[in-house]
Amino acid sequence: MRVLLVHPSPLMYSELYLRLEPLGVERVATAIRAAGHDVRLLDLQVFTHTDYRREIDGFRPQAVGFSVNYLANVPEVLDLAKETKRRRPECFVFVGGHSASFIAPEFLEHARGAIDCVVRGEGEVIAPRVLEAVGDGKLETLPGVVTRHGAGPSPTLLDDLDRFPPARDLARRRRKYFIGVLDPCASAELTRGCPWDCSFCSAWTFYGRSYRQASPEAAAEDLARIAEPNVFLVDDVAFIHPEHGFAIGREIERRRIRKEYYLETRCDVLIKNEEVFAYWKRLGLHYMFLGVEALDEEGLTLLRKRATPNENWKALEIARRLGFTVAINIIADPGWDERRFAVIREWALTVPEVVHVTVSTPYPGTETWLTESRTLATRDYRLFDVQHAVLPTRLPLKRFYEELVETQSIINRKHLGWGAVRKAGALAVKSLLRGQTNYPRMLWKFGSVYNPERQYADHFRPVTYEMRPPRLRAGKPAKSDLYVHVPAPSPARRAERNRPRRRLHGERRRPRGHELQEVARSLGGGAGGIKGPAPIGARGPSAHGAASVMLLRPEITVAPGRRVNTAGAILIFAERLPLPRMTWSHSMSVSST
Ligand code: B12
Ligand code: SF4
Repeated sequence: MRVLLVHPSPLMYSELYLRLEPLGVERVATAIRAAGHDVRLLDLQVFTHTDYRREIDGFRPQAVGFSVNYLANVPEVLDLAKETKRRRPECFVFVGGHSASFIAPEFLEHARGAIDCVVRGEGEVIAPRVLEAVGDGKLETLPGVVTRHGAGPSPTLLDDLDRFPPARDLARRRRKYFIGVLDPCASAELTRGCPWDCSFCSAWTFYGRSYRQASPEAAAEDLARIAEPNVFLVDDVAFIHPEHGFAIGREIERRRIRKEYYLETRCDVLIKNEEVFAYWKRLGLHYMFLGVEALDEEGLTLLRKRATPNENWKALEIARRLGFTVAINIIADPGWDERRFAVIREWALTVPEVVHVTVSTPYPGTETWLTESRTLATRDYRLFDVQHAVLPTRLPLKRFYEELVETQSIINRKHLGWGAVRKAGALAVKSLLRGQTNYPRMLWKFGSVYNPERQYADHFRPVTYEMRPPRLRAGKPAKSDLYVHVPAPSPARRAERNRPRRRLHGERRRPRGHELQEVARSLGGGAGGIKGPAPIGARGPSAHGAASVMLLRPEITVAPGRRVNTAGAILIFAERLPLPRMTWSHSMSVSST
C-alpha cells in the first residue's frame, strides 16, 4: 500500500525558538515500512499545504495518516482530511498521536466521515495492523482503534523501545530542524513516559504512568546513525535512573560519538543525580530545560509538581556550577494582574537562565481539564497552544496579552536581538558559514511572532470546530477517566492474580448465569462445535475461538475424560474469549483434571 504520513504545521512557539523533527511519525513509519508498505512522510512544519496537495496528486496514497500531538492542530488536520477525501474518496484516512488519543470520538464527529479511524496510544505496533484491516469491517476491534461504529480494547504498550528506530531518511529538508543555537538539530529518544503526575500535564496519563528505557546499545546505535552535529533528547524527564544515563554514556564514548545535546529534566532529578549530568557535560550536553513552572510554594502545590522553591533554586545553582545553559518555563495564570507580571519580569532579569513564560492551559487528558472550576473562555482548538489565554483573565484580555508579551519581550532581550548580539553574533556567523539560517533568523523574529494585537485578534477568528467542553467535577478524577494506556497492575496485584489457585471449594466467584449460557451456546452450536455433554479436555471451535471443556464446579468430582453435562459442571477455555473474568476457571480446572 502507498502510505503518506503527515505532521501538521508549527504552532506559534515553534515559529520562533525551534522546529524539531517528528520523531513519533518516523517511528510509526519504520513499523509500517517493515510491514512491506511504500511510505512517505511530509512534515508541514517545513512544507506547505500546496506541497501536501502535490503529494496527494503525485504519490496517490492509498492511506494517509495524520499525527496530532497538539490540540491546536486539530482544525488544520480536519480540513486536510476533508480535502483528501474530496480528492481521493477511496483513500483511507487515519489519525494518531498524543492529543488525538484523548479526544477520539469528538475528532470523528467533526470529521463527518472524512476520518476512517483514530488510533489511540503508541502507534508502532498497531499502525501496520490497522492498514492490514482496511476494508474488512473489523477495524474497531483492534486495540486503541476508534471508528464511528465503535472502539476496540485499550491500546497496548510497545514491549521494547529498541524496536522501530526512527526512519529519519524519510524526513526531507532536515536542515530546517533546529533549537536555538543547535542548528541543525536531530531528535532522539532514550526513555519513554514519566512516573510523576503533575496536574497540568498529560504525559503521564498518555503512557499510564509507565516508564521504559531503550537499551544502552540501541540508544547509542541510534545516536551514531544521526548525521546532524546536535541532538534534542525528547524524553519527558531525562536521567531518572542515573545508571541508564551512565550506561548510554559509556556506549557513546566507546563509539566515539561527538554531538552537542539538549535535554529536559526535573529539578529534583538534577539534584539527586548530579553526577550523571556532570558526566554528560563531558560528552557534549550543554543545554537543558528545567521544569520550574512556578516560583512560590502555593503555585507548585497547585500544579502538583512535588517540588519546593528551595529545590528549584538548588537545581539552578547546580546547573550553573556545572556550566549548563538552562532554559526554564514559568506558567502564567490567567488570574495574574500587572503586579504579578512585574514580579516575574524583575526576577527573570536577575537570573542568568533563559526564561519562557507560557499561559496555563487545561488540556484534555490532564487533571486540570476535569477539575478547573473556571469555565473555558473559548472552545477554539487553535488557541490551546499555551500562548493564548483560554480561561477567563482577571485583566481585560487585551491588557493581559500586553502584559504577557511585554514580559516575554523584556526577558527575550536578554538573549535575542541587539542586546545579546555580541554573544550571539559569533554563533550566528558560525551558523551562516555552515549554510544554516534558522538560528540567525530567530534572533530578529520575536516582534513579528509575539504580538499582543495578533494574539488578541486570534480570539475573533470564525470558529468552524468547537471543542467539547470538559465534564467538570469536584475533587480528584478517577484514573480511568484520564489514561490512554491503562497502567499495568502493580507487582502486588500481579502476584495475587498469578497465585496458584487452591480454591476448590466455593471460595471464588461463581460465573454468572448469562456467562455460562453464552459459553455453552457457543460450544454447542455450529458445525464441528463441541456438543454437550462433552468429555473434560475435549477441544473444538466455538464462537469465541478454540475452546476446551473444563471442570467449573469443583464440588462435582469427575475423573479426567468423563463426560459432564454442560449445564451443570463445565467448561472452557478459549484463546480469544471476551470474558476475561472467567480466566480463573481455566486454572482451577487445570488443577482439578
Ligand atoms: C518533544 C516534545 C516537543 C518538541 C517537538 C516534537 C515534535 N516535533 O513533534 C518541542 C520541544 C518542539 C515541543 C514543543 C511544544 N510542545 Co511538546 N512535547 C514534546 C514531548 C515531550 C515528547 C513528544 C515526543 O517526541 N515523544 C516521542 C515520540 C516517539 O512519541 P509521539 O510523538 O507521542 O508519537 C507516538 C504516539 O503519539 C503515536 N503517534 C504519533 N503520531 C502518530 C501518527 C499516526 C498516524 C499514528 C497511528 C500514531 C501516531 O505513535 C508514536 C510512537 O509511539 C511531549 C510529551 C509526551 N511525552 O508526549 C510534549 C507535548 C506533546 N508538547 C506539548 C506542548 C504544549 C508543546 C508546545 C505547544 C508548548 C511548549 N512550550 O512545550 C510546543 C508546540 C510545538 C509545535 N508543534 O509547534 C504538550 C501537548 C499538549 C496538547 N495536548 O496539545 C505535551 C503533551 C507535553 C505536556 N506538557 O503535556 N514539544
Ligand atoms: S510535567 Fe514533567 S514531571 Fe510532571 S508529569 Fe509531565 S513530564 Fe512528568
